[in-house]
Amino acid sequence: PINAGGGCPVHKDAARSLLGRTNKDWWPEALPVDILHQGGVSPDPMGPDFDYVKAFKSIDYQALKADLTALMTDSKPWWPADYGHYGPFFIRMAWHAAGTYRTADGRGGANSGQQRFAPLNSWPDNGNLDKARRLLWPIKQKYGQQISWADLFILAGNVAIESMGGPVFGFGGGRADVYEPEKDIYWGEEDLWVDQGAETRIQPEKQLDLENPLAAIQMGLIYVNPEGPGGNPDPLLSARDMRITFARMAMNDEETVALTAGGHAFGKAHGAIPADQLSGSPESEALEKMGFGWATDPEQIASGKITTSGIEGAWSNNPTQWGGDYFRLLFKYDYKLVHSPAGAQQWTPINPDPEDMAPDARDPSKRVPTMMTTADMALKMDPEYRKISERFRDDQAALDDAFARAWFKLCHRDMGPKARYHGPEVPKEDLIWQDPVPAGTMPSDADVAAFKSKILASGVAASDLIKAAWASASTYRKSDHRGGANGARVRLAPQNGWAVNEPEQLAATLAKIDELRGSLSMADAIVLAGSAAVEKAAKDAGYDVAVPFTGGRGDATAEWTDVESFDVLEPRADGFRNYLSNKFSVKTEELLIDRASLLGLSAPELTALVGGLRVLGANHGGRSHGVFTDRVGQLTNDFFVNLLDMETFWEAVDGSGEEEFVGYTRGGRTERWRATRADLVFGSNSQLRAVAEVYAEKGNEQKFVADFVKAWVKVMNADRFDLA
Ligand code: HEB
Repeated sequence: PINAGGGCPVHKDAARSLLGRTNKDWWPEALPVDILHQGGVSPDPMGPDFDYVKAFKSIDYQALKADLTALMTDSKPWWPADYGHYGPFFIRMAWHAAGTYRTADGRGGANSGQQRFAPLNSWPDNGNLDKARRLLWPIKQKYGQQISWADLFILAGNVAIESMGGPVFGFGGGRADVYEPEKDIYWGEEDLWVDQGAETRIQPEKQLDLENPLAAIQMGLIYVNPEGPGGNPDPLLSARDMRITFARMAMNDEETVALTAGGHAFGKAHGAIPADQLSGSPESEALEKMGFGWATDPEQIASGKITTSGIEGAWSNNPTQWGGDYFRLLFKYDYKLVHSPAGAQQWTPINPDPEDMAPDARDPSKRVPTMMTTADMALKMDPEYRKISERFRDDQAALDDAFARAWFKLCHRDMGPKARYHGPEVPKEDLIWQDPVPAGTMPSDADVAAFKSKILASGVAASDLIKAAWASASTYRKSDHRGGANGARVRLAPQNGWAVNEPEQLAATLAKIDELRGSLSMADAIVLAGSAAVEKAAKDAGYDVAVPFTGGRGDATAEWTDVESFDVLEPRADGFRNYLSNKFSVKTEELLIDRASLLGLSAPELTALVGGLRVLGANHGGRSHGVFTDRVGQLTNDFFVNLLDMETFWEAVDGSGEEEFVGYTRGGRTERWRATRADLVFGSNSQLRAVAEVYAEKGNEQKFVADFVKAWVKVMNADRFDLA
């Protein structure tokens, strides 16, 4: 099946690698700066003690906004502002920064300033945004570390909208920059960019669907192809592509229409000259271009002969003024298909009235025809989009509100809970997509101790307590900071019904925890029960360790839980619990690495956790795979000792698709153990094996227990932004 199960990541027929095509494949000759950051060396010049949020809070925010407002109309000769106003350009920059976000794995988005780095800095769809970022440099330089690039991109978009009379809902700062390209994100496997002929990803006639987690329709695009699917100027098929790609970034039809129409109230498309007159992308350009790409002749730039998308013209007769002209023109005229000077297909109004023409971008005394892209035509031709478009055409206030809210969501969707927003313009209103959790209270030491002893004496199996805590906390993903133990959403739909969580057993465990928790929140009690069970398992093995617990979590309500939006967090594979719903196109051990990466774990943390969870009996369904011990329930390093035992050899089980293995005693065929790929990878992969060896070594038994506890607590507390 192609993409069976909607939200399931990385599932299609053909096998593929976890990361697909990477920067090294696109630009083999790029300078390997990353070799300087081996051995735990950080590329971040600010060092670990730098606290961006603190720095941001000290900024003169109004002065920054005033500087940004002034920049909007401060046209520079090296890249003159269309209509004397950079606003539209900065909106596109901000939208493309935020618009790479996708719900399936929470990756992409604006929250780390990735547009500065490859591949995003060189995506065809990000054409000429290198100039937009450089226009911001003097302001970035002035405020230094008080404003990150990531925050500046979004704030510049907000100020641009405000400066053209548009509605905004608020701004939350706090996006800390990173100093290297993201390596953990899958952008696709195609080895051609959209402008080189990369295939469009949805082709029903070829049974091709948009592979998860991708949210763009062609390699190098943010969303859809403006000219229509694969360049086919069919507005209805374009609507199909828009609906799927925008849904993958958490936008419904109304938000999609509001965003697109609201965005295209501003600015113009650029297709004045054939694209073959442009130089290469920033990442591939000559040294002296200083990081700029898509170069053309300065005189052509000055005269407005610029090509970016290849489409030419403005959508509205008032391209630097917020208002209803986009919809007015979309509905007032019939449009016919024409070609831009760059050869792109676009739609032009038939017999426009002179006052409905747009100003020329360089010479306001000249009037030129407006245009629509095929994607814009979808807002009129698709029956569902059309209803919304007509409503917005007739009700400007409704468009104002819908656009402001959708823009705010677009730009903040990947920031996680509201506790991570900072600055004077954070909106008071709670929004359901922020996954709100009511504030909790810190339980007293006495209540914590009382609950611990009660739950351990309750008769609930320690492994069930550990599994419940893991189920609760391990939904966290650092990509968009969603999930985690806070809120105890593990007891609500959809999480309480996920197969990986063994719903019946989970319900029984949670009922017992609820009965005994006293003054503790459910969220605290679930974590504490698991941690108490770990502590006891260590004691039973002879190690006297304390598992640190920090209370104060709140309990979310079903009313404030968007069930559908949580579906994408469902693990279809969780190597920590040795769970695999079905075979995927990506290897099981790669899925384990992917989960560890989303949890923010290092290889030693991953290794310690898997080895510990196995001997604690935390496998899904009580599977015996990987439980390399005869004292299940005690926190020992037996997993590693037995995994690396030279007296065992391993064979794949016939018909298991290389997902199941048997360990036999050498010199005979006595079965000793069963294992999955998520077990044996710690013996077969040289890097993970090196770590596993440490945990199997004599003298490191105690170290293993300590490391397990540390990694466990890290996962339990991964979402505690309220503590910072
Ligand atoms: Fe947009 C521009 C497409 C959505 C905002 N766009 C543009 C262009 C194109 C497009 C083609 C041109 C570029 C150049 O320069 O050439 N879009 C598109 C599509 C879509 C969109 C297809 C999906 C449907 N947008 C959007 C959104 C937003 C926007 C959502 C926001 C909100 N855009 C924009 C702006 C602009 C653009 C503002 C202008 C820029 C300048 O002016 O520079």
